[in-house]
Amino acid sequence: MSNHQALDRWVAQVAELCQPDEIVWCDGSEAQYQEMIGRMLATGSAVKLSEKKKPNSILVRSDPADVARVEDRTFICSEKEEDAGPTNNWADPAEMKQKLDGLFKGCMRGRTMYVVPFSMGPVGSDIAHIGVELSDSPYVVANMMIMTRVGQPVLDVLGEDGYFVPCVHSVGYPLVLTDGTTRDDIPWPCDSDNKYITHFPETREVWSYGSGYGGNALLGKKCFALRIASVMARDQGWMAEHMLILKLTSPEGAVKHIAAAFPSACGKTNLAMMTPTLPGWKVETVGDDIAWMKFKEDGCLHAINPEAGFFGVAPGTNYKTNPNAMESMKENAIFTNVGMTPDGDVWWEDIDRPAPDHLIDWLGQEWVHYDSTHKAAHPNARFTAPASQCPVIADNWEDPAGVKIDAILFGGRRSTGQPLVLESFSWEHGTFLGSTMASQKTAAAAGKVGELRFDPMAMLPFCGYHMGDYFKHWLDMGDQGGDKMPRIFYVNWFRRAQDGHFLWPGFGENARVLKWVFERCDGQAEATQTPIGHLPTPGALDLSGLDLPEEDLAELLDVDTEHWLQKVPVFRKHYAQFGAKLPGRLADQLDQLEQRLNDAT
Ligand code: GTP
Ligand code: SPV
Ligand code: MN
Repeated sequence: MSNHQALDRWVAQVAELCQPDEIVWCDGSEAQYQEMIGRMLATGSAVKLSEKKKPNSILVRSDPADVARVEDRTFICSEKEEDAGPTNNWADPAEMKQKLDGLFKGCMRGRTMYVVPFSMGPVGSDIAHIGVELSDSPYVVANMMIMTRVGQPVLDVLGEDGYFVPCVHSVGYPLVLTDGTTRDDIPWPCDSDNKYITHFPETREVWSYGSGYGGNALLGKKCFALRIASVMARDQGWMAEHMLILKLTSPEGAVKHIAAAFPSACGKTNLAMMTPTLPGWKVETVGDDIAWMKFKEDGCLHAINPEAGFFGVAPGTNYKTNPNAMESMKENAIFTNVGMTPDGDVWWEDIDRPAPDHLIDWLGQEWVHYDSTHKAAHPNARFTAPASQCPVIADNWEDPAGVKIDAILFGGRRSTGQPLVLESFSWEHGTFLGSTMASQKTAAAAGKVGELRFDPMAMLPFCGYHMGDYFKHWLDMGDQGGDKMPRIFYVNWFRRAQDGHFLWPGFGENARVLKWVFERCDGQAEATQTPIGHLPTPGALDLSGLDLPEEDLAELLDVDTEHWLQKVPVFRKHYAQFGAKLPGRLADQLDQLEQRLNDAT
């Protein structure tokens, strides 16, 4: 029970529907976190890792049918279909509520319903917002305790009548069936054939059924902090974006903050905590996945990281590519769907040590070595770790006022055509660049990996309303901020040579691109104007100490007019789906691009 009548009433209502055996309120204490871990260990949901190798950490293996976000089971249930737009699955809210009533009825029988009051953002920050998740999964509760700020301080801010976003979650595996028969719990309960990740933008509610994994189930993250928050941001004049936030300090001690929108598994966590190879430059982390940005008195956009932890991609992460992530997950971590070594440590593909002779894979089976079709870790295996454990967490990462954003980067996985870096001509042109972003699909979402698709502003799976209106919101924000808006850049670490190798070394070497961005913000570094944007002159990128073949650099900075002319009709088709909702200024931007390309040939 709380002091908040509406909250108590809602908890009672959901309990009446779901019929849990008991209700437990989460106070955010260490004791309660241990209680969650204890429950998982007792039921076999989790395996304890070696206290020596990974203190206070567990490994969880999911059902193989529940390993990633499910975009085709994610719904925006706005009153009007048109408000969900062509890029979302829409469902009628009344019909969906009826369906959910059926699914949720008795779905927690034999289980505990946890009440998790959480703050997205530093508790009490005027950019932060509060949610309450009701869930029947101790795994979800433990993850939420790392990923968000949970417990009594949140209830204190909520007071007797504060606003909160209600989020209901069930794995959809009751232990007592309707006919009264009981069944034992299983390590990863879910209802894989009946997943519903549903959002009600008008009433700002989330109902999630059937999955226990990541963004499907940790409802503060994508469901609230992006899909619902994007709607709140549109209505209230701020921005909720799928962006990392980093603090970049030059050798002279000058500081800039950069936000970057890359699609899932396209390098946000890596960039946010990278170790620059350029002497004297420093990168520190403010956030690695989501940014909430708001105008402050100075007329500039200021951002907070609404999260308190990292839910990061494990495969490919190692002490060479991302030592700070490795340090962040050294202890007090939850590992999901990674391999386990006989000495109780974790292992995954491209971790920086050879696989031991014996290994239990993410399916819980003895792993057969070097069988490329059978990986030790699932490609979307993840670690959950407190942000405070990151060695390069910025001293201002929890500043309730947020950090002033100087530059925004867009980027994705593009093997051809897209240069290493370019700067937009204006906020409007930058919005055009974001709106025509495309990237190859990754294992972060169920579906076909590698397929190139448009992913505007990396928000395709996360925008809670019509994407055409979302573009308009970007333009409106630009009009409001004027010349105080961040500069917009477009980067691509993933361009490949004919033989398939990445042309750019990436990771810590991306500091060279950040340095150019930093200097451009001060009107310093040199650039050439091309039809697609300002590119660095060959001498403007600091490549000192980097062994990059000249022809690779040329390719990385090449603007192939033919390639871009071929893209124009593809962009037009992409834009056509937004109909009358496509802002005319973006259609004009596309015409202007075509004109510049024609002038260049
Ligand atoms: P989400 O958590 O799904 O939103 O992903 P993310 O955008 O944070 O991606 P992350 O940083 O976890 O990177 C995903 C994968 O891309 C990892 O396997 C990385 O090793 C790889 N990666 C990240 N940065 C680079 C880079 O600069 N170059 C190359 N080649 N690979 C990279
Ligand atoms: C993403 O897919 O962009 C993630 C992981 O950050 S999840 O929380 O599962 O959405
Ligand atoms: Mn993400």
